[in-house]
Amino acid sequence: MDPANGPVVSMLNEIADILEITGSDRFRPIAYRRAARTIEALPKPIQDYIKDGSISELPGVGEAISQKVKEYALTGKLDYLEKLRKGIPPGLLELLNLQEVGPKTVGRLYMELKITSIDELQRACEEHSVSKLKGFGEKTEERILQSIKFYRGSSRRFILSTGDSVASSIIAHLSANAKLIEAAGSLRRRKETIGDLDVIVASDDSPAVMDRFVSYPDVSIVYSRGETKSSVLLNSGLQVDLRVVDEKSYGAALLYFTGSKDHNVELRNLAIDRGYKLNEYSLSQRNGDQFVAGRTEKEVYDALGLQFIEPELREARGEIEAAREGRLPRLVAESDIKGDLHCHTNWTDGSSPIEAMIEAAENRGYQYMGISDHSKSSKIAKGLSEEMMERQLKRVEKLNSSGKYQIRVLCGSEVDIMPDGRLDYDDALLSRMDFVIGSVHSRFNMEKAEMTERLLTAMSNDYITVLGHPTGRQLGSREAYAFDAERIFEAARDKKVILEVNGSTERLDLNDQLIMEAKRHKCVFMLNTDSHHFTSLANIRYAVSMARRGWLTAVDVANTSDLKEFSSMIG
Ligand code: DGT
Ligand code: CA
Ligand code: CA
Ligand code: ZN
Repeated sequence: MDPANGPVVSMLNEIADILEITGSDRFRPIAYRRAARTIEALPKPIQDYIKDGSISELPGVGEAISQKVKEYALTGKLDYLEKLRKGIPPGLLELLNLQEVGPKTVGRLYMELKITSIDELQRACEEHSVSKLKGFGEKTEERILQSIKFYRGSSRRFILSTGDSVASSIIAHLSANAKLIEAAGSLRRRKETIGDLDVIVASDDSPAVMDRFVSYPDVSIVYSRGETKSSVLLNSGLQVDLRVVDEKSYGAALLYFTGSKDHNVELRNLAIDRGYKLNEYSLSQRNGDQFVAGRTEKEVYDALGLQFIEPELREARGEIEAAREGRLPRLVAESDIKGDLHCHTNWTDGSSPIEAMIEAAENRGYQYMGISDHSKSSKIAKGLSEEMMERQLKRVEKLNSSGKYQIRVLCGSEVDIMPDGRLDYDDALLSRMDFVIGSVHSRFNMEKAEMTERLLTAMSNDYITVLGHPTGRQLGSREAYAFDAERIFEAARDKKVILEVNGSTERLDLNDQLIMEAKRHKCVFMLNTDSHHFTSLANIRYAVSMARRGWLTAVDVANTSDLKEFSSMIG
């Protein structure tokens, strides 16, 4: 999605939600959602289509909707939506954040039980008045209570990719009034989840920025609106904190609000040792307050005698000492990546044909890519029988020799590691593949010792190249399975099995801490996306983010090598 279109898309979806909640019309919500999807898929800002008049030709965007989009795009507001909002109690939209509850349900809960907030819904479930409604049962009540607990849990954090898309829409929304703007906090440090979103703006016209911020269409509650700081809650439950500063303080503010808190504490102590004072406005002389640095972060680090510290490293894990001694690693970057081997296709549970995956990889400028569909025992993922696998190998061979592609296509498999540690295809078939990713997709709840043996057995197979998503965790839904990481990392090093850093947005597996531990064991890594659609190849940035948080350099990562060297590593 073009980030500039985020607010318009949210606006259309919110209209659809409210219309569906009030049940006033069956068809209009569908029309609004269709228009939202169309605009979400546009490659350019909606303003471009308004300018050249082509907006009315977009599929699903008829006269009525295009008028609203225009009004909104021109004024940042929409009368129609304001009116709709006034027609329902403000708490209703928050109910939509509960996994079990959609707009129709919210409408019925409101109409039939007068429920207008999460608190009231919880009480109604506990008193079993929800199960008395037609079509609802005690099971539903339990599930709703469960999702309320999850929503409220202090552990409620948002995955990094959600933060990225909200951040880019908000930045697009504010950019006209901002000289400089950036997301700070845990998002900028690329933590796997974020608690809230922090945005820093440099501007001379703070009131204008604040006006625009609190009128962002997805805002459900304005917690505070001040001269330099405002906070809002979005409909999704994500809080956004905005700070507006002078250009002169922008670097100091960005540094302060990027954190981490522990990094800031160490930095401030170092500043004090050197006779300075460091806060969110500047680095200044301790006696006399004279300004020393603050326009950019680099200016501050320079003045403190430190190398520039990349945000991903700012976790008080020795980065300040390393920066002082000039020995910070040159972190791996997205531009170092030369290929992606974890790609599913519509032969199994992916939704793009092989050719679309290859073209997308070629468009990213990769030298090589790998097809790795599921193996035969992965029934839910439509794993390939031996016969189909044979056919896929031939198909890829043909595509390589067709002369259609510059990129080298490798053919492998994401092979299930069976409960006893055997791989899901026999050696004869595995030996014909360019590479093999071994992954656990079943029996996640094994005892630690048994799971460790299972992985060790798999890694002792001569054909396994990569251990896929090594811990199996899924953010917010599944814990990592138990295993002895130290023994697995030692085996990976000794048997030359490469460890995957899986960039699928809900996996991010290995995470930063395990990457650091594996690096201490001298393991080699591979950054992959686990794509099930050709657009997901862009998720490589998430694998890169985890790798950078784990202090990896290009040398640690197999798929930064040219095809020739890479082939010998996986061969
Ligand atoms: P989060 O939101 O839980 O994912 O994590 P952060 O790191 O984004 O934390 P947040 O939003 O509470 O604050 C943003 C940054 O502001 C934080 O990383 C460091 C800075 N900061 C906030 N409170 C303090 C504080 O009391 N002392 C210092 N030194 N820095 C603070
Ligand atoms: Ca934050
Ligand atoms: Ca914050
Ligand atoms: Zn997998």
